[in-house]
Parts: sequence; structure tokens; C-alpha cells
Amino acid sequence: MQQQTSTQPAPTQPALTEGDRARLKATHLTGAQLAEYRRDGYLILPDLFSPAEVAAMKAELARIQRIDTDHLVREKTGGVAKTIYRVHEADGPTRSAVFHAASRAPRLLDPVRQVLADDALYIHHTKCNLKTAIDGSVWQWHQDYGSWQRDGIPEPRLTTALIMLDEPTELNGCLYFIPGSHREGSLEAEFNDATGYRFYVVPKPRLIELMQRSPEPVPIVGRPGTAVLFDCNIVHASGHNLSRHDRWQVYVVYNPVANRPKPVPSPRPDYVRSVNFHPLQPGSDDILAAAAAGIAPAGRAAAMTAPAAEVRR
Ligand SMILES: O=C(O)CCC(=O)C(=O)O
Repeated sequence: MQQQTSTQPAPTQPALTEGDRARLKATHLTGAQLAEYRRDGYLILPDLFSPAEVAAMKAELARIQRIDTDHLVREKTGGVAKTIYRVHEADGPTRSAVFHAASRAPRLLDPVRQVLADDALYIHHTKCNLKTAIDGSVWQWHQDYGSWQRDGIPEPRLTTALIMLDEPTELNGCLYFIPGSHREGSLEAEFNDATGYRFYVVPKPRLIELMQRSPEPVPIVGRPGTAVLFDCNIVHASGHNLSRHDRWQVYVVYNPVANRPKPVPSPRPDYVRSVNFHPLQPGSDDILAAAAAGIAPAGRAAAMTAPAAEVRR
């Protein structure tokens, strides 16, 4: 019998854009990228998320910031949201299918697993800092582990993935890192809540001494969709937003399950100190399709979750 041949032209793949290529490349870090992360304490992954994904994340934060919940810290001036917590889980008032999908997307999770040299990770918290035009306030110089060790986390083995949703600039209050400062180890920290956000900062004399012998702080700027991985001991800060533009950023904090917190006398609430220690399962890189399909009910293993008494103050 004669073979039927199709007269239809073979379907062509849509051409990859520069952004698509960057996203594909970013899924597995090179030895040089890993060495850069270890040397400087951070690594920038430009254009990891597409403009459509960024738009979906921004729409979610615009929706969530109108919710009246304790999962949200407001600026002392104006009442606008400074920080929104726990957007990555399947439950709770600030849950979001888009952030649930983004925080598990292989293109983010793979590099995170590489820098932590561990595949069994959970999320200590997610924090969306909406540094809004004019109102968005300062974050003093600090190491994140200064607060997290008080959560009972035994070792400074966490990494944070920052996702830029607007273009951070020096005028709108971008983050600054002191390169290599993570190699100082965990510095003595003092409590501060000057802006309404309660955390531990590096005391001034120690900070100035460190700055005198360190490279100049680096402004962390980039296009929306850029991601930055950074060590939990890097000394960082950001200034007030003096511009007319918002500067929204999302932070996803990954910790090895083996480094989960030990019990502490007055634990912070679970929206900031997660007790969901179930290892993250890689999801899909098609974040928008995954979000549209909704959040699968799996994910919270009762046996891995701390008793309720440990969760609330
Ligand atoms: O979003 C910022 O500008 C700084 C946030 C920060 O340093 C933090 O949340 O620890």
C-alpha cells in the first residue's frame, strides 16, 4: 500500500525570545555561577520570569493587599501594605495559586537546590515587600539569619530567592548588598521596629567597622522578572522610596528540611516561621497554566508538621 504523504508544512516551533533563552539557561547553574554565589553571597538571574508571569504576580498582590489580615504588615504612614506573608501555601488568607506555582517552578527550585546542595527543601516564609511610591520605607542593615536563628533554625543554611516585579532603582529604594559579608558569619544583632516591621539589625559600630574593610555596597537593580539568590548571612539594606514609582519585590526563603527550626519558647506565627516541613515537590515551569489549574490539595504532611501548640504565640 502506498504511504500517504502530507502536503501540510511541518509545524514550526515559535522562535525563542531572548527572555525565553535566559529562562531555559537559568535552570541549571554553571560552576562559575556557583563560585560567584559562594564568593559574593548572591547571584543575579536576569529575566527568570516572563512579563506575563510578572503581570500575574502583580495582579495577585494588588488583590491580596486589600485583605484585612494579620499576614500583612502596613506602613506606619498611609496604611499601605509594607509586607505580605505566606503567598506560597495552598491555604490561608494570603494564599495565591500563582505564587504557589512560581515558588515550585523547576527554573527557580533547581538553582536553589544547587546552591544549598540539598534537594529536600521547604519554604521558611514568603514575604512580598511592596515598597510603594513615597510611602515605602527603609530596611536597616541586617542579616536575615539574625531573625531566623531566633526562630530556632540551627544553621545559617538558607537561601532567599528575590523576584523583581518592578524595576528597582536607587531612587525607588532598591536593595543593597555588601559583597562577601556572608563570610563574616552571624553577627551580634539588636532588635528594631522603627518602621513597624520587627526584626534584628546590625548595630552601628559593628556595621561601620565592617563597611570600612568591605567593597562598596552594590545596588541590586534589574528588569522586572529578574531573580536574585542570596545567602541568609549577607548584610543588606534598602532606603526609602523617594520616587513616584512603586518597587514591589517578592522573597521566597528556602531552608533544608534537615535544618528545620527547633522548638523555641515563644515562636513567631506560622505565616513567618513556617511549620510545613513537607519537602517541596518540583512543579511546572508553565507557571500560568499551573496556577490556572489551581492548587493540588497534597503538600501538607501531617506527620511533618509541628503540633498546633508550637505554632501560635
Ligand atoms: O525589600 C527590601 O527593600 C528589603 C527587605 C529585606 O531586607 C528583608 O525583608 O529582610
